[in-house]
Amino acid sequence: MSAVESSPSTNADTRIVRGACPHDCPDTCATITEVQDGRAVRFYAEKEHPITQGWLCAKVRPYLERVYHPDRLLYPLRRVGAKGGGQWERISWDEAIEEITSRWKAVIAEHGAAAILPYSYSGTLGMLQLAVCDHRLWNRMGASGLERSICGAAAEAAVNATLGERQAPDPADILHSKLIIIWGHNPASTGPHFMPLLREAQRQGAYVVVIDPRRTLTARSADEHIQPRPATDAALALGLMHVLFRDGLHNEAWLEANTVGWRELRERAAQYPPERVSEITGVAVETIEALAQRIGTTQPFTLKFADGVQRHGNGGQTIRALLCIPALVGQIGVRGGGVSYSTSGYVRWNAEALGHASECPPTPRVINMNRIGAALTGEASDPPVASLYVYCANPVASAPNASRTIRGLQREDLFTVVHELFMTDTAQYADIVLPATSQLEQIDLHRPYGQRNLQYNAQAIEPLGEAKSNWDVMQLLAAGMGYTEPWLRQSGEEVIADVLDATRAENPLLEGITLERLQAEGTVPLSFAPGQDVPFSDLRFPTPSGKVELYCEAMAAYGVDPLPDYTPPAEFASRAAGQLALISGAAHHYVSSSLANLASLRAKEGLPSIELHPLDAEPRGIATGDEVIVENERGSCRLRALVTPNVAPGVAIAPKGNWQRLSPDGRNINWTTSDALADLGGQSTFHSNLVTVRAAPKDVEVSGASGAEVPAQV
Ligand SMILES: Nc1nc2c(c(=O)[nH]1)N[C@H]1C(S)=C(S)[C@@H](COP(=O)(O)OP(=O)(O)OC[C@H]3O[C@@H](n4cnc5c(=O)[nH]c(N)nc54)[C@H](O)[C@@H]3O)O[C@H]1N2
Ligand SMILES: Nc1nc2c(c(=O)[nH]1)N[C@H]1C(S)=C(S)[C@@H](COP(=O)(O)OP(=O)(O)OC[C@H]3O[C@@H](n4cnc5c(=O)[nH]c(N)nc54)[C@H](O)[C@@H]3O)O[C@H]1N2
Ligand code: SF4
Ligand SMILES: [Mo]
Repeated sequence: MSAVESSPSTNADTRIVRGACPHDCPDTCATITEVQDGRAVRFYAEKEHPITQGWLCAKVRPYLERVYHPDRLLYPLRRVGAKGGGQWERISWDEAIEEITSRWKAVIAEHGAAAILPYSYSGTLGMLQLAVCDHRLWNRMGASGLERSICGAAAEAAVNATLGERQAPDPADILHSKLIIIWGHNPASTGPHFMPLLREAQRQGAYVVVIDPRRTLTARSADEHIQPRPATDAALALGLMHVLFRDGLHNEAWLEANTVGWRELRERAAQYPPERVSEITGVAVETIEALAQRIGTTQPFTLKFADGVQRHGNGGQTIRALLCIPALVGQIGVRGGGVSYSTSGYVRWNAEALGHASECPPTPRVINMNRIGAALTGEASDPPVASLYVYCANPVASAPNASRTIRGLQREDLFTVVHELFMTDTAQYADIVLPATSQLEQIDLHRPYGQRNLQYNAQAIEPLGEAKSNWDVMQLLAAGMGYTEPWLRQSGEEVIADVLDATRAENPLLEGITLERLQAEGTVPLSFAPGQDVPFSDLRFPTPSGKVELYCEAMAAYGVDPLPDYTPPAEFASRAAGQLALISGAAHHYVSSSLANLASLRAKEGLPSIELHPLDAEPRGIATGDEVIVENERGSCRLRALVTPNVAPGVAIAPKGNWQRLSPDGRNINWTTSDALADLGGQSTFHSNLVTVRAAPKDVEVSGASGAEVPAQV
């Protein structure tokens, strides 16, 4: 079937357009938009798609509410009045491009292009609108680079170092597993199309363990839920390995043939007897012993994790420790076994085709996105950041240590441009705001990170108002700067074809996959040769040694122990009495801060909330529905309490993603989170966050900015 075709049934004038959900989610669903008279009238899931299976998650189902939202930005705006003051005048695109590029030319003349910083992340995951836009214009300009490490950088570095590449099984292979450990990951909210497969695996006899300080939706349907103290997972992993080695449950022949450093790892694990691990983690000795026995005797065994568990100061070493467990029992390269983290290693877009870096000046410096507030307030000084260009990101809401980010954006001498669909917390601080298209108004090609099908997104409707796609704006900016390279003037389709062709030439998994085929079929699976689809089934690992690097020499270069170990995050080293460890993971109804302005989803999610265990709430005089102040030395915010045994004592949970502008006190949880970096990959450390929580004074009346009175419990 073609990507754009007439509807067989409903209405002769209805066009059916195939697309991709652009959000940061491992599922990358295949979508269908029905268009009548140029207007999208229905939006739903592709039935035939192997992952999507005919349903979209609760957050993306009401997508047309987002596309046609009355708050969509439709015209370029220029700030009038004070920064952040909310006063704007409409300007034309010509004026906007002229003002931006003349300011940039002046910045370059004074400081060099390193003073211009592009900031983007996960508004869309498309190859054209994100990956290409992250490179071409900025390379040509010689702008500062951005270290994109807010999400999973430590895990990515740990997996690459240990296994050589991010490969993961087809999600349906979970049906071959007999033991499934889901470690610090909540797919019921964050990658929901895995859940029917998990339930089917369970029905077929698989034993499912969830390891998470919170009793998540995922944990509730597991056979066993283990609640370690936050950031102690490396100790738990080493404790499990201690028992496996002690009781001879490890696969010595496999270790000998396929790994580096298993004897050294055995010595390290010897330092973690269950009694010690129990003290560190709060997990009972019997639980550790029993889980180790199960791991040693139940196969195939899959370890599945995502990024929440590594957003700690010790996130890199935590993932290194986790990865050793399946290797210890020889469960890598087996169907139904192995590590299920990310499929992004299978196809890496050809870097030269993406960015044409060889024709450009070298990137003068790289700024870590987690340090955006610090960079804007002095950490980047030679040259200072004089202009910031934000697209596909909402750092005021989503980056750590929000008050520092805001202080940076308030700088009078900073020229900020934000390209957005909505007047977000970040756009509010811009000097120029540019209107962006939604996924229905643009084309793109999507490469999933949780499954193994490419997905083409055809354009369903014309851009609303004067909205433009990222790539269209990049071309206008390039022309305004006087850049004449042909690769800054290609159509979107030409760009996609070029990058795809260059990538296919070096990657057999793209054999036979062309732009034309993607446009015709919408979904195209990667071309795994028969029998080659289980990750690492040939037991060849693209590491320096060709083996699984339990001991990893490359770690030393990062100043990290080549063997996995447990070190508490610096944030936890001096924990004051009464402080709670606050985890701010995914909200069920939003994707980061995207979608968190939709009334229907806010009504479902409820007021910005914090979950507290009764043992922590009662002594503080806090009951469900009470307003509380969550605070530390970085800042504070007000949230509604939800008192529940679902969270471990000493731990608090406050979902990410709430907009500050739409929150009762104009702040969100990132006023408290730390912008310190983790041990590996320049990773964010959102969850290594100690806070005090107290009841807000009753006399302060805070109007419910959201639909529901009491926070939802999911
Ligand atoms: N609904 C929804 N879906 C999303 C997103 C969203 O915002 N909302 N965000 C998307 C993005 S950007 C990402 S990166 C992925 C993230 O996907 P996940 O990693 O699944 O999501 P998180 O909620 O960040 O973290 C998962 C779990 O880690 C647990 N956790 C935190 N610290 C620890 C710890 O120290 N030890 C253990 N064992 N567990 C811990 C948390 O309690 C949480 O339940 O989800 C994507 N999907
Ligand atoms: N406290 C806490 N904070 C966190 C996390 C956490 O666990 N805890 N998780 C972190 C993680 S994992 C991530 S990935 C980051 C995500 O942080 P960000 O990447 O900043 O993601 P969002 O906050 O969703 O903002 C994306 C913005 O892009 C816009 N957008 C969408 N499509 C387009 C487009 O085509 N063009 C343009 N120009 N704009 C578009 C959307 O409207 C939205 O406002 O958040 C991080 N923040
Ligand atoms: S957010 Fe994830 S589950 Fe929801 S529609 Fe998009 S890809 Fe599918
Ligand atoms: Mo993320």
